[in-house]
Amino acid sequence: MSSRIHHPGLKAKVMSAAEAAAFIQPGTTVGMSGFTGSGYPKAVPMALAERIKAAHARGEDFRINLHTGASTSTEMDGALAEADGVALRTPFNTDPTMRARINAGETEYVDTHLSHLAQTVWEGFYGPMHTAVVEVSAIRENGRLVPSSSVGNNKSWLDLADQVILEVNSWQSEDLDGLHDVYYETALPPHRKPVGVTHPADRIGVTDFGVDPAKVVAVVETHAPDRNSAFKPADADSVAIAQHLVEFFEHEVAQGRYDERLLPLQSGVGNVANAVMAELVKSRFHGLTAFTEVVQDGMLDALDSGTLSMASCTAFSLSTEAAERFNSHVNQYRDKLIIRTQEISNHPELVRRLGILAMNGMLEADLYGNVNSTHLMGTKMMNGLGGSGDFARNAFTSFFLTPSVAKNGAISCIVPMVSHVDHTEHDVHVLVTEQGLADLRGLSPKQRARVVIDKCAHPDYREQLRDYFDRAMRGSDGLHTPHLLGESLSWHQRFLETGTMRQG
Ligand code: 0RQ
Repeated sequence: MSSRIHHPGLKAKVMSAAEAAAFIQPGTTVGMSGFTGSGYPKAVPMALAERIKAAHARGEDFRINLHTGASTSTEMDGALAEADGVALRTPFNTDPTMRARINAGETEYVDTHLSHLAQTVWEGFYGPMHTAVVEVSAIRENGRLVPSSSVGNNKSWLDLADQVILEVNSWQSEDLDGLHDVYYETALPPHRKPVGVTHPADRIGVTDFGVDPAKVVAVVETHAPDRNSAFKPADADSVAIAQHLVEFFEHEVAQGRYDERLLPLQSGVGNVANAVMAELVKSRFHGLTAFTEVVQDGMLDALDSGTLSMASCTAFSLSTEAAERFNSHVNQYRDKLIIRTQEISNHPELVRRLGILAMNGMLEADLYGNVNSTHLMGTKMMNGLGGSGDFARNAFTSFFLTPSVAKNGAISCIVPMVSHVDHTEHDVHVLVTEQGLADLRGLSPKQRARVVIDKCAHPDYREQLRDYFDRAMRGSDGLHTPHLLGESLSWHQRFLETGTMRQG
């Protein structure tokens, strides 16, 4: 019996993943743990997928509605999508099999701000939650649960669900205990109170989850790693984007808008985000803080070098090497890391108060600064907006980053009009591509268009964009935000029809 389960009553509920999955019924709503590949259940989702496949083979309907914190892994989203076991998914997904189901119209997908999901489930928009499946790193003698490598929405799922299945993963370091900060005061309106964080290092909650042991129907023991995917070495575009950003930070310090410690950083996931942290580590900046969702390799390096003095997050997304390094040295990060619930890590009130510098990836931006983070050619879901909107709208400075072209230059990431809007022109302060940085603050739409073309567009598309804008200045019905409506999405249509946005 695992030494991680110290509560006798819950110890008695240890069973196999297949036995635990038998508690989950067709048509029900399940809240699972998991955020950017960390802290998701490793065994029950796969056992559930097998159960679903067997039911389908017998000609029975079996699909669930699935909520998580954010993205998980092939063992979870992949297995359940492969079994065609998910009717509805929220709030974020990066798994290719699940993405294919969503884009084939087979799985409904609600793309929502990550800080919003728990409250909308509490408010009942998704109906009752039947089951919570949550990975923890230990169960205390008093039955309280030590979280694992992500906190996400687990507190809400444990409270909301009629029944709870726990996975106790002994791969997770026992030393994680004490790093978490689980906040229980998130009442629904009109009972809300100010959230008392005035510095990224402030602790306002407890280090563990409470659960009614009577609701726990199964405990499953696992010993399995998180989804630790390798990061590509930073490519030239990522490095160039990162260098533009660091140069801009210097400029803002010189202007007196940021002090030498800048302001707390939020950084999205992916290679560009890692490159930004790598450039910061090389820079003279020191003793910075992060108030962010996810700690990636780059942030761990920045904590090691002292570039960052501490980071507040809700989850990790580490390479195998970084995960091993972190797991065997968790104690070194005891005073440097706080892992919060995602309602708090992404809380708009805190983002505004702390004055976050929010840096997120995007698919495309338009001349006026509207940003599409999610929809490929306007209709196909990539991942979801994740936390980018939680941060961007309330950030002190919101940055959106992308290479200027995609698909070997066939797609311009600067377009006349975005094919889907996640972040409106009002929430986008700075656009950065490898070509340069467009500071849109204080500029009118027409002024923004000129800066975006000059600074961010790829040279192959600059003239095409200038031509559109010049003709819009002559042919647009209104001249506040000039557009040729019949042509504004023609670049996307051309790509769909010919495989390139380039004019012939
Ligand atoms: O596809 O690999 O098939 O070629 O989109 O593009 O350049 O590898 O960029 O990995 O940084 O992801 C916006 C998706 C960028 C990400 C997005 C194609 C491109 C490639 C990926 P291929 P890159 P990245 C905190 C914040 C929303 C969530 C968020 C994202 C693929 O940053 O999901 O910010 N953001 N969360 O070829 C069509 C375009 C394209 C395009 C790129 N304009 N049109 N395809 N691609 N630009 C984290 C969380 O919230 C959890």
